[in-house]
Amino acid sequence: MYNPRFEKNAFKKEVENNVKTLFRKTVEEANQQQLFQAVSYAVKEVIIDDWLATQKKYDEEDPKMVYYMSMEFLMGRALGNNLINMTAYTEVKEALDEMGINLNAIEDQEPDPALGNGGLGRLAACFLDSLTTLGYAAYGCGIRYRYGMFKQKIEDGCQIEMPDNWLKDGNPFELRRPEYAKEVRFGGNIRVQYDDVTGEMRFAQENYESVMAVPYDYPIVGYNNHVVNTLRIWDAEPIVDFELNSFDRGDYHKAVEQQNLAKTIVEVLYPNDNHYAGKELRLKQQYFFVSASLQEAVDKYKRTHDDITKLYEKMTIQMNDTHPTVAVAELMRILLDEEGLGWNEAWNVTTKTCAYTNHTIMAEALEKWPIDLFSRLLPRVYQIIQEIDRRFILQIHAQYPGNEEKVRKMAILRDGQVKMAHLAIVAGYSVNGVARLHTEILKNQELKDFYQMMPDKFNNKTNGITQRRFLMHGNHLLADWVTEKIGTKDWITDLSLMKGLKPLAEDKAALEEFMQIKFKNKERLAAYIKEHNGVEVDPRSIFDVQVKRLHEYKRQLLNILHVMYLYNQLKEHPEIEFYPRTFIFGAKASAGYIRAKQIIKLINSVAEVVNNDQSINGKLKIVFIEDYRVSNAEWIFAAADVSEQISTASKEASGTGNMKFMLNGALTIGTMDGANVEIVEEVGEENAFIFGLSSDEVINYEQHGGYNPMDIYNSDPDVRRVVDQLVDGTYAHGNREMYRDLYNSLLNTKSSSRADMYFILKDFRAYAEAQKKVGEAYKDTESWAKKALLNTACCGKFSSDRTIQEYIDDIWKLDKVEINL
Ligand code: 26W
Repeated sequence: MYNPRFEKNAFKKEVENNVKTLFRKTVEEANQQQLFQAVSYAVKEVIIDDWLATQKKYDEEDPKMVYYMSMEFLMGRALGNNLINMTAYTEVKEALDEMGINLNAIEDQEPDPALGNGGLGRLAACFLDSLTTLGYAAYGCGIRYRYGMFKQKIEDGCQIEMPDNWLKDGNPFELRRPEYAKEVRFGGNIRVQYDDVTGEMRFAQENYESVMAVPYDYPIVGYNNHVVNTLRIWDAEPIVDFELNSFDRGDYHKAVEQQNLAKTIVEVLYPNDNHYAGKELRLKQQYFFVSASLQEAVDKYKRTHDDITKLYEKMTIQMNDTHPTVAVAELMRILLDEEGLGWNEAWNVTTKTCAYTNHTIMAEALEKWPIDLFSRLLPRVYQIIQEIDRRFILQIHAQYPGNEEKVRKMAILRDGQVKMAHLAIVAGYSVNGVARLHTEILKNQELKDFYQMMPDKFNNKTNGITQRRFLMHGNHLLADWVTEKIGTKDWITDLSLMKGLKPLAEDKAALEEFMQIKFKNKERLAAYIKEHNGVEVDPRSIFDVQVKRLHEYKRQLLNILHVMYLYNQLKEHPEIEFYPRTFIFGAKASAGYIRAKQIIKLINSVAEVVNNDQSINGKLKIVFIEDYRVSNAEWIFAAADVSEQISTASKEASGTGNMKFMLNGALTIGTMDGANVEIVEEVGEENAFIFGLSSDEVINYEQHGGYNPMDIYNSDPDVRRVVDQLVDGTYAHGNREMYRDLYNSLLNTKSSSRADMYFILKDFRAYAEAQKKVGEAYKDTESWAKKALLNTACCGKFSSDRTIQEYIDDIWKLDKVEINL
């Protein structure tokens, strides 16, 4: 299709001109990074027109909008994705080809904006893509970290963290907006004043430190609809730079302090996933971006409306986990102290504006700030939380007279802590989990008391992913094939149409084509692995993949123990029939998570031994892909045969990688956890490999102090053998201590609060059986192809477009906007 906005000659001219004005070079002289910049600026030019048009439309129609507040946005690269969403990828590729520029090569020059850890951050990015594609007004609000997720190097099998200086060459897509800068204050004390006229109380913060929050806007391009929303991420600058005139030049000390605060506050993303560390700087980050975003949201509203008590009619705030929950109290502060509303009025607005999504039931992920820290850093906000808590406790008493147990369990302030989840639930008008099972566990276990008290707030929104990035961009061969087979491109905005592929499960030629595409994607990944890891893998082997953050509950340890078991089998019975298998891992461990790092080391150690053992004829290969991130993830999903989703049942809130694999035609081996439950429901149990304890069984064991892994160790010789191999030096050049802690974590109650907390040994046999079925199923090429194709065909439910539409219908109630150019 001819796209007039990317008229070839004009576009080429623009690129040439950009190379000249930006770098004083010709296209021939420019290096790849410079070409990336020049092309990106040319693309941005076109985006800006749509961005302006969208803004104008919003100004005219005044739709209700959502502010999606998140500490993390794992955007991935923008250039390719923007071209796809502007339906200009092919044309631009052609134009660049004619200039001797390779689009793929310059795409590879773009740093992967990694302002997030894992699932929660990537979900935020998928949601912005869907919101914009569906034509709804949305702002993503976050932090412009100077350093995003660390870059991972593997040296000697160990993870090394390197800083991710993603802004070092500048970012062509960002726009600094100093006109929207906002002051954010920390610390000091609160002085109560009485208004001379009315006698009302006024609260003034004194002796505080402050920084200037300066927003940078990133365009979020909708698919083929000219809608462009904004991701607004905040940088911190010292106020003195902003207000040179009012700055008291004598106060050098204050200037230095401001410099330091500004620099440290946005310096780096905390690389913890599902683990709360209680760091003061993290709380500063939270308040910093929440306060700035809210100040601007209220200002924006007031520019065109005069009744602040109707704020909720025009905006809603979604809190992505508890990380931005201070928004509740900050909005109250603005309404009370700056807008002069009374408590009840302010509370009415706040509780109709804020909504909360829970993403985890892992106890160690729950944010509970020490009261002394919290009240020192945010004195006024803390006062407000005290009042929210006081009133909530009255409500508990009214509903459950004399029941102190309820107060103890639900209070916001308790045991010297501010419990952020409680605050979010009390103030939120909606509380949602991210998969059906997860929401049920919240209602019946974790948040049971809250659910009983306010059942109407609770709802489920099963996660989703965007097919624009994870099929169109990541797997264009399959994308084109799908379009050809179902005879329409409409699946790009309506993934339910994928069901049109179902009849092809009976069409041999189609199945062969499907597997041929998978093979090509496996070759592409094999080349990547060769280039980046120096390991030769056979694309004809089964690609069995586990890529996700490293966490004990995700059980990468179960996977690698099973690989050790297979290796033992192959060594002992060289004659057994065994379909060649490549086990692919990719995972970052939080820098301070020692045990997770040991697991990475173990995987690499097993790889070293197994990959170099000629006697098994290359039947087993193990690869640890360095620096797993959004950009290489796209290729990995496209190339996978088997998707490892093996978390301890009840622990993985949803998972979203599972959906990306399914979309790309991989079969799931997994537990009945998170969204796996719904994946299996859609595709049929016969097209997946489900094993292991159920969440009810796990929860039941947990309530009775766990189980005894020694029973399994003593009765199953295969298990005993691999567990012993952790401490007999097999994978540690004879060192018996290297993996002692992992060994202890499985068997020894002292080393963790319970032995084998994550039921690895308990589920081992079932996992090995399921894996055996995988090997057998793969041998029947046609039947495997059918299963793989049905996974792609049945993935419709897992589009983030569906998820977002549900958020809009049930929670946000936004108005749709259409742009006709
Ligand atoms: C305070 C430390 C901290 C940091 C990050 C606690 C919790 C988190 C996140 C909630 C962790 C996270 O990314 N959770 C994942 O969210 C995904 C999107 O909903 C789910 O698919 C994953 O199952 C869940 O682990």
